[in-house]
Amino acid sequence: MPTLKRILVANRGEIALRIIRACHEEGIEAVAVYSDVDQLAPHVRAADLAVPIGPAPAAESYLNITKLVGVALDTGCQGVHPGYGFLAERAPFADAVTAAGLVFVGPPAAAIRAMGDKTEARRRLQAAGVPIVPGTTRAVADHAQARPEATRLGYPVLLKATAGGGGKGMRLVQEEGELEAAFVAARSEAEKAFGAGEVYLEKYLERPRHVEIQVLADSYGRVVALGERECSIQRRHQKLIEEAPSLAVTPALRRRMSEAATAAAGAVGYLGAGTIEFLLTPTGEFYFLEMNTRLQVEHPVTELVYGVDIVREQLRVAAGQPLRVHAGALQPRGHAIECRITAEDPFNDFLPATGTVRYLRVPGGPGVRWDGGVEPGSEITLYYDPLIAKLIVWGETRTIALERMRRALRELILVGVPTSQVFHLRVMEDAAFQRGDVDTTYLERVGPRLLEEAVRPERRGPLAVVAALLADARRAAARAPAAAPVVAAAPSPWLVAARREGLRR
Ligand code: MV4
Repeated sequence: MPTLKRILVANRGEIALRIIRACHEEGIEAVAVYSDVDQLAPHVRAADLAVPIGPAPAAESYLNITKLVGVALDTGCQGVHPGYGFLAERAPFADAVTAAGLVFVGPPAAAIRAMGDKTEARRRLQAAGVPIVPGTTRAVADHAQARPEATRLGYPVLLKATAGGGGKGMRLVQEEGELEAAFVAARSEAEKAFGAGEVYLEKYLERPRHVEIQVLADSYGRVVALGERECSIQRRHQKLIEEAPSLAVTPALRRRMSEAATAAAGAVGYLGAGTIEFLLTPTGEFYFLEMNTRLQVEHPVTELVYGVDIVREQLRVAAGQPLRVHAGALQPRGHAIECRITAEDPFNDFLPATGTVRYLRVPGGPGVRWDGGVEPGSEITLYYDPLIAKLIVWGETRTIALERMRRALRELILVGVPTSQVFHLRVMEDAAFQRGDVDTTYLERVGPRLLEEAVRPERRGPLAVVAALLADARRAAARAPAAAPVVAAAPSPWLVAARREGLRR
């Protein structure tokens, strides 16, 4: 049985911090890696040791398999945790880690490969009795071969890349006349995105919900499901808000989906934490969509309603220990919601934004969890994912969780870079969202209206922003005593305005 005393965390930002914290609770030392622009990042200081791995572009640092394995060996690690993104679902990385005699804190490379090939996954899961979306279980060679299959399924159909996922290489075909052009487009997009142009067909499901089941598997043959997450609130295949449980899932449906999910994990010899994504139709049928063979961004909502630390369970499984999850944990308790606070400007088509975090007031109090990766002084660049932090709340009921999220979103102050914060607040206030009346088309349908109604940050809470800027100016003055004092000088117009505003209340 491998003992993990020290592991390499092959990631950055909030998830590196999250994993380092779990390591420390498990009595494991964590080695961080950092690119040139991350030298001062919070995850570097949180780790027991940190090693530079090269320039900012991920291809030269966080994606460099040889370098990462080398660092793990040089620093005496017994294992590597990939986090999510970067190398998390690259089978060659899992292979390289294992070949170096290290433990990969993730599933076997064979499971990553099986699920990475969408048609192979469909064949395996169909054989295991898991409902898959009606469609082909092999790639179709050309539009001529696709035509009879599409007719059999009935239009509309979707062309999807076998190497796909995340919506790339996907084309909707409304009628036979569009099939040839769509096939050519899907193939070329898939070729460009994945270096593999193979595509297959699925019946197009209208307005489904995206509901996924978290699973954990250990090397003693135990596979457990930790219920579902509702992930329908997405924009261009990026999730913005997730919650657990889903309002669309009854206890009976949860049992059936959980059975399908554990069967799916079993069918590929899965180990550790993974997620089975399903599409759930308005009439209550569910179909396997794909499996994420990694820890997911939204894992905290499951942690809060199931009282399980998924990252610690991953570490236990990797060390050859049995899952610690007990039967009582398989029942959800209360409700959890997550908002992904990203450096994207909702008022500029969610364009990724850059800047330096000048001021940060992190929400807190009962039922509030902040999984963040930045602090004042942190630079947000375009080199990496725009996720700044995840704000997660728990409440005894969904209504309480919603109230708490609104409160926490109002408490959050982040100055220096545009974020998605106010858009999240507007969604929390939306009647349809409050009713749980959401599907994968929700944001596309109501997003623009919500945006118009959202309060631009500069028009909300002037005192809050003034206070933030004042605090920032004080710190700047303290850091640079030689510079002209910023606050102690003649009363600034900001300060005067703030006092006046404060006195009026
Ligand atoms: C679908 C679908 C409807 N029918 N497949 C989008 C990304 C990729 N993971 C699969 N996706 C979809 N596949 C069938 N047969 C609708 C989507 C889809 C979607 C799925 C989950 C969450 C958000 C989505 C947004 C648009 C389309």
